[in-house]
Amino acid sequence: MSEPAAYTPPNVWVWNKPSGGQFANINRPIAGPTHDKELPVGKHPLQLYSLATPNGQKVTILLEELLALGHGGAEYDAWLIKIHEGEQFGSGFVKVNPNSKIPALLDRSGPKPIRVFESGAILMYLAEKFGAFLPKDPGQRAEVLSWLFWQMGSAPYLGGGFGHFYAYAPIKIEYAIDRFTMETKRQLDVLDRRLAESAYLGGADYTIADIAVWPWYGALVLGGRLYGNSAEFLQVHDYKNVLRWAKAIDARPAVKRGIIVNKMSGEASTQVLERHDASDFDQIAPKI
Ligand SMILES: N[C@@H](CCC(=O)N[C@@H](CS)C(=O)NCC(=O)O)C(=O)O
Repeated sequence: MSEPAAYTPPNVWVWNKPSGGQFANINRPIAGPTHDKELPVGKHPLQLYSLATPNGQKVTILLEELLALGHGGAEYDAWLIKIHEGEQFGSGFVKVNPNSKIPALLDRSGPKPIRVFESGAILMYLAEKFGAFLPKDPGQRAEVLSWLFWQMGSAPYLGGGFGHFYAYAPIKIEYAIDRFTMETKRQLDVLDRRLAESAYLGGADYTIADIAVWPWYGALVLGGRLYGNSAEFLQVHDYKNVLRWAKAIDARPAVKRGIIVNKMSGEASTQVLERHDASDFDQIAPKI
């Protein structure tokens, strides 16, 4: 096994140098705003401040699904937050999410604006507000919420663990890659066994559990969407039920729209940097 340079932690950790790696410029050991900047506000009841990472895509997928079902109250303005430039540390953003991470939502439909942060909380809030994609029956609801919270607890091992050490860390550490590859494959097996039993994670119907899990684990097994060559490295074709489920969700028109909102990477013709109206998708070819 190749060893990284030897390091003995001191008694007290001091922040005296960047941590290295792709996100070094935004990593810091303190919370709170770094600068004054109010957030823009558009014409719709829902104001979303986000970026098309898997965590951001969950919310835009749900909003597009709600609109496709005819819930006009789900009309939204999606504003771009460039996290690589530190926009999540602006004072206005920190007021909506004190944790300084996208996605963050402001619901201005009532007498007093309601803020919601953490993607799982946003999905639950919207599903409850519109009575969609979250069953009312206690047993079915418990199953959906269990998979929703499974995603919240599990994806940091995939993104912050596997993805970080496989793709982003400044050095390749075999120990770290082995540890998080093992956990990622175990998680894919958890999903595969569940999806052998039912069409979707919560049961027969597509719900916010699928909407939360798909942008991470669906993107992983569909290949080429997360972490370079990771689909081959992880041998994702072994997880046949996850693949079947991932392809079915990938084919949904609302998903095709949701994943390109606030998108800054890839071909320019596949990016809707900000979404303020359904017609904002018209620039995209082929039409979706
Ligand atoms: N648990 C959070 C995670 C959100 C998160 O990690 N967002 C990332 C982008 S995917 C972010 O904003 N990072 C900026 C930063 O860490 O400064 C959620 O599900 O909403």
